[in-house]
Amino acid sequence: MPPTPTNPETRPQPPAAGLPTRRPGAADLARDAARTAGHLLTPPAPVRLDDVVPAPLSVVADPGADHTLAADAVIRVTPEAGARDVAEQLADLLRPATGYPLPVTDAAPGGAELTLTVAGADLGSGAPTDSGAGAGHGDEGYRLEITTTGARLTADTATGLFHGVQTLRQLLPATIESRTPVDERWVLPGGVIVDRPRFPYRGAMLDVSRHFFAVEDVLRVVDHLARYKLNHLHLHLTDDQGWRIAIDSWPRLTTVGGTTQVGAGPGGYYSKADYRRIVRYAARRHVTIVPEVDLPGHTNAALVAYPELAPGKVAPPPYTGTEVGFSHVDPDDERTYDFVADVLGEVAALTPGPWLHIGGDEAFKVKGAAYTGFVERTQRIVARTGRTVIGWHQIAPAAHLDGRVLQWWGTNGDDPEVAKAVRRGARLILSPGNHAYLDMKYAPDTPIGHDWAGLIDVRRAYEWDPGAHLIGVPAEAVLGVEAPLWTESVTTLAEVEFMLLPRLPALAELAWSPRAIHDWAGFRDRLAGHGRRWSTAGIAFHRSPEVPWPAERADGDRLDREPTRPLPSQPGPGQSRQASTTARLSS
Ligand code: TNX
Repeated sequence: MPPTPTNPETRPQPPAAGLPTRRPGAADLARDAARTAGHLLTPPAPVRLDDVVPAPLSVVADPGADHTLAADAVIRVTPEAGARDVAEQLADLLRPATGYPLPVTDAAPGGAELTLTVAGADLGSGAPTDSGAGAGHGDEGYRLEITTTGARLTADTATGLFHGVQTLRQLLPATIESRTPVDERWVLPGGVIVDRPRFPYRGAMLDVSRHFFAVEDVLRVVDHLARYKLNHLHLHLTDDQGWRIAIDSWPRLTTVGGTTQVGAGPGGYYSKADYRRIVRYAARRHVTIVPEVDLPGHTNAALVAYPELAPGKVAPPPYTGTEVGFSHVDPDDERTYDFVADVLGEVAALTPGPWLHIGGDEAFKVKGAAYTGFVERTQRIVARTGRTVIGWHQIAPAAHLDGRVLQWWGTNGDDPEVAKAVRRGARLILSPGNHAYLDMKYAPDTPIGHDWAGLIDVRRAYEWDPGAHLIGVPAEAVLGVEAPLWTESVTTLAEVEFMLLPRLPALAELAWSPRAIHDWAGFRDRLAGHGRRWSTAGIAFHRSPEVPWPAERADGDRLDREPTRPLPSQPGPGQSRQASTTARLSS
């Protein structure tokens, strides 16, 4: 969650020269305590202009131009509503730790300031944009100039400003993540950054079916994406173990199908108001929600609720294990297509973004023409909602439909069926199982996660090129990169964070930064400084041994300390995808 906005008038004001000192209030005492605690920390190295993750397109440092944020700084912004909102979010990010009032204004320029301007940023300079379906995404780009008198952020759009704010935030000392005032010199390193993304689609996926996650948890994941300039959150809303989105025309999907999850837990679901809240929260952070309704397989929860959808019309028992591929809706019954149209229609109506994901994976029992026929009909149903269809790459053999996108999750970059679909016009989102699957363990002793696609340490997450990963697929066909987190063995927000961090920033850099900048050693060093940011913000992460994290806190607190909790009771082992959950996060 972002820091709660505070009323600038109740903030401690810097003492004005010549005025009598007043008795310390609660805020002053909190500040003193923070100062004392601050002294226990090992002094961190100053942030450099080129420490940013994902690496910007171009960075020109000017060490003589460092700017120290003044207590009376203002945030000046152009009057567009979108820009104003980004400026307010910047103020909300900076006020808690600085204790400065940081008023947001569109009045004429004055003294020391942070200026946010939407209009004609000069984003044409810097390294060339090298690839991507729709390369050169100037509309998400920004220019940040830091001089002794202030920071000036310019962009063509509010989205560009928002990304620039994430950069600005990373350029301040890590203590900026504190939710209480910290005694710190808020220095911004001088120079100019010009930046824009390599790929337009940069995302992560959260499986809220295998284990249900509350709205607040999802909002927090949105925050993590936004920090690293990821702009899509794919929600895997339905699967065998639970149906998580309210559908008015088929109410038992949630009242019956939403009551289970992996293990013995109660499950849960999002009401339409809950889902709209997620969409709104994400939109404010320039993140698009991509809803997935997995069809025709992965549908046991729906079949429990509505046996009429099942082949043979017999309700299966609820499923709380972790195997895949056994369930499917009946592709030969017209009622199934009423169901698909009703569900996708309601989900589309709730979702302002352009995408609808129809799953399509592991429908092992719907073969050949029955499968492609089902997918083709479902693609057309999506088109009628005005949305663009995405499916897991298993839908490749189905006929092409304009604009369709395949999400590739293979582990071998030679996939002729997918290359053929691309030749027919499909675009690709890359989620290679052995690089981008954040449910894979980091190492053999990682307490949660799978290993069917191998172990994925930070280096493995980082060392591949989305522009040249699949044989016969040109970079121009690649829409972007997505990092899925399946949650068979992931049960709490802290566990979600432990699996996301520090790998999510590695994938974010692949999706954002030009290939020419790709450099493991440099990335590892830049990433190291983020551990302190996460721990200050109370975010869990895995202390990957490959990353040179700065020294631990003087009081011996581990940066990644996690609550230990008992194992969820899991049914017997499934096939190769069973999580081997032997110990929880107690490192
Ligand atoms: C494969 S990837 C699945 C999911 C599992 C995941 C576990 C994909 C489209 N399907 O059903 O949760 O493996 O890693």
